[in-house]
Amino acid sequence: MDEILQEIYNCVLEGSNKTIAAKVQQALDQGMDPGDVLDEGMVKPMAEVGRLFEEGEYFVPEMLISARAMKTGMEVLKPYLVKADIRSAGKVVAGTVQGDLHDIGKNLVCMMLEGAAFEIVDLGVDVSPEKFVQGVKDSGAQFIAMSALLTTTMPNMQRTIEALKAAGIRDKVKVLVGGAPLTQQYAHDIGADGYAPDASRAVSLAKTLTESAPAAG
Ligand code: B1M
Repeated sequence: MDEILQEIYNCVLEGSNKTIAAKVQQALDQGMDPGDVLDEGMVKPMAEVGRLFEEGEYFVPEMLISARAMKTGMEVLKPYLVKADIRSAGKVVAGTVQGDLHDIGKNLVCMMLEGAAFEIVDLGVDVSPEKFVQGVKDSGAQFIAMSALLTTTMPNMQRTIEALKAAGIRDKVKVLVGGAPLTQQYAHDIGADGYAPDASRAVSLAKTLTESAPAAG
């Protein structure tokens, strides 16, 4: 791996929040592709953090400081990943489902969708089915993007879909889901309209579904 990418990787792995911003900027100044900086320098070490946590070498505080370093790095990357377009491709209500506080993946999905000219209403983390429903009603969004990182919180996606049905607005939005423990099959089983394994495929999915998305309003 390129030296600067290795340094960024180490910043995330070790949670070096003070140095990561300068390293990411240095990599970009060297002309490195922002997507490579993200994938190789930040997403890969987070997977390693998860492995170390599973093996009992890392604990929650280590996961937290790695997450903080990744967020700092993402702030530097954001303007390079998000090229604002004037025409809106559609409105998306996004959030991490109830009971779940993981927001790095969700933020990345929001960032990439924004870069593809979608308007984002980010409801944050621990979003209840009722809040998603209210978010759609308030914004008139054509899409919901739900994220879940815990097997215990995945069922809250289905609860949200049920809440949309109960509110009579299920046919007004396309429901997109994603997050590390999810699968295409799971998305199908809970009645979602689409599943994306990563942020860039979330964008292609939203674009594809735009063709059949309900009109704004
Ligand atoms: Co947590 N955690 N965590 N954690 N954490 C995992 C998820 C875990 C797999 C670690 C492990 O054991 N290996 C495990 C879950 C096990 C399970 O459910 N089977 C776990 C656990 C157990 C926990 C706690 C329960 C720990 C505890 O307290 N004992 C606790 C739960 C808290 C809660 O949510 N209620 C907890 C807490 C935390 C921190 C707060 C410390 C921190 C999160 C900080 C934050 O997000 N602000 C944290 C972290 C950092 C992780 C790991 C290490 C990294 C997650 C991450 O950010 N990945 C994670 C291990 C892992 O994933 N390998 C782990 C990078 C990110 C870019 O990837 O989020 O997968 P990801 O997003 C991807 C795709 O999934 C997809 O696109 C993204 C970009 O390509 N995607 C979507 C995501 N959302 C999408 C939505 C879409 C489409 C695509 O919509 C259309």
